[in-house]
Amino acid sequence: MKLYEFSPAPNAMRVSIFLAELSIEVARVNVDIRGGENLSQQFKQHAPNGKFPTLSSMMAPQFVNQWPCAATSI
Ligand SMILES: N[C@@H](CCC(=O)N[C@@H](CS)C(=O)NCC(=O)O)C(=O)O
Repeated sequence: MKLYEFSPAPNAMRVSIFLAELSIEVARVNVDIRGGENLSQQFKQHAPNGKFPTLSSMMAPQFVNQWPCAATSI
């Protein structure tokens, strides 16, 4: 599983804290929001609305992609 984040953003921090509390380790990809990376077609394959944090899973990408910001509703 990968977490796409912009580490200074509060929403990304909330997900990081949640994962740390559960001792869940995930690969992390920093998204350059200032450079507009979140609006690229490549990023939108993971999060169609261009927002983050986003969890992406190679096991079930269709499932995760339906709720690109689900991790932020914690
Ligand atoms: N529904 C999400 C919203 C996530 C969100 O707005 N993330 C911001 C960064 S904290 C974002 O992706 N901004 C980029 C943009 O809106 O273009 C939540 O509740 O956390």
